[in-house]
Amino acid sequence: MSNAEIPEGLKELLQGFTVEVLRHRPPNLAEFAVQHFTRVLENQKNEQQDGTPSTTSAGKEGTFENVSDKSGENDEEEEEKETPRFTRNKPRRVAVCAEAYDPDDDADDNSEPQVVHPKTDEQRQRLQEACKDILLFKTLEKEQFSEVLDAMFEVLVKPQEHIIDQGDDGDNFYVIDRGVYDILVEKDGAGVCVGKYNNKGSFGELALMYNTPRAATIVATEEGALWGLDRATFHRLIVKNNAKKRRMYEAFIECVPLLKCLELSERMKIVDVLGARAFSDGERIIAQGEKADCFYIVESGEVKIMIKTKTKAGQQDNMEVEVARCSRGQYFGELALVTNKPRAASVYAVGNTKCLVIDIKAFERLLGPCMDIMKRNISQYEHQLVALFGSSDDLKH
Ligand code: 1OR
Ligand code: 1OR
Repeated sequence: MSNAEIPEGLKELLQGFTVEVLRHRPPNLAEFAVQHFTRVLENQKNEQQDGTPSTTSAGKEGTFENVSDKSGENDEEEEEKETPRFTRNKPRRVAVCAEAYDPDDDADDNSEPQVVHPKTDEQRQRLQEACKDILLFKTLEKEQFSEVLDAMFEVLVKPQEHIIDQGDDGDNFYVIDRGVYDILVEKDGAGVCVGKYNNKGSFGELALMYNTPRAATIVATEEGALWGLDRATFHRLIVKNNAKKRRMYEAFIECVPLLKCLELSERMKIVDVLGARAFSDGERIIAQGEKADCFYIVESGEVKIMIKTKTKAGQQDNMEVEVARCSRGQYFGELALVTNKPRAASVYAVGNTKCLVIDIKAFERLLGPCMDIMKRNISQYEHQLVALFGSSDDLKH
């Protein structure tokens, strides 16, 4: 049942204002309110003018209708209307010349208006679920992370839709809510599929981080949904945070033996995309048999590698034996990514442990030059496995 007394959008308007007040704790509430609602009004006018909540890549071929939010009631039809819609009625976005990349230039940091796209509870829940494993967000402070979530907007996509075209300027960064997306890279004038995103992950960070043209084309293979983050907010929060990350991890990354084979600039690109995760004593970091989507470097503490033993008949029993340990500077979780097989062992934290995490796509893109070293080490696992269990079936590729 809808409540006729509460005007449409009032709840979201007041919620947005309350969040801002709590975040900034302004000394003069009335003055802050004037500024806040002026900004909201300007955003609304901009949206009405160009039909999009921000310049979206998808907006190259279409526009967003941010259908005004209805308050309260969970009528399914209303819920539908609340979703910013994607419609195809706008000409292709003309590429704008991108500004120079300078993470330390934060002169206009505070003058940039904070982007807030109101969301229903259901949208917010899906957004949080989609973003919980996004490594680029893992090193953000809580407050910055919540600003990112506020600024994200939903993009509904149709089969065969080009979300990003190689060579274009970057406008948005995308987190996948659902759907399958092909990654195409141009070779000899034709688009070659070099990988896929399957219902999770994110893309579109490179052009925004390095001020370069889009490095690949991303095409939806089925109906799906994405969460977009506009370029300005990405710069203000993620790129600035990367400058901090570089300061924090530069010295450590320099001492990781595996990464010695990379150029300094390549090592810094790893720092830009890595996430950091802390584990407590005994916590399982990797489970044997699971599908792999990332790679780890121990920053502090220690991990133990455990393998399930087999019975004489070759059946796996549930006993685990420790086969190795890794400490600061050492890596694990590469095997499944290199062999494209399930995780060959389980990995547990020994004491409080911190790891740097690199996702599978960044691993494939950035760690190619280290592949020989990893493969050499993998062949050692095989020898050890044969020595222990008399077979290297689990590791064969
Ligand atoms: P972007 O802003 O350049 C295209 O827009 C996005 O595709 C890019 O950011 C990445 O997020 C994503 N090489 C380059 N970009 C890739 C790749 C990739 N995979 C995903 N993206 N390679 C494939 C690695 C699995 C290397 C291809 C040679
Ligand atoms: P992964 O992606 O398969 C588990 O996830 C990780 O444990 C694996 O990558 C390796 O990084 C790491 N056999 C299998 N995996 C090992 C081993 C190992 N050591 C470390 N890992 N062996 C130990 C060799 C010293 C052989 C087992 C007998």
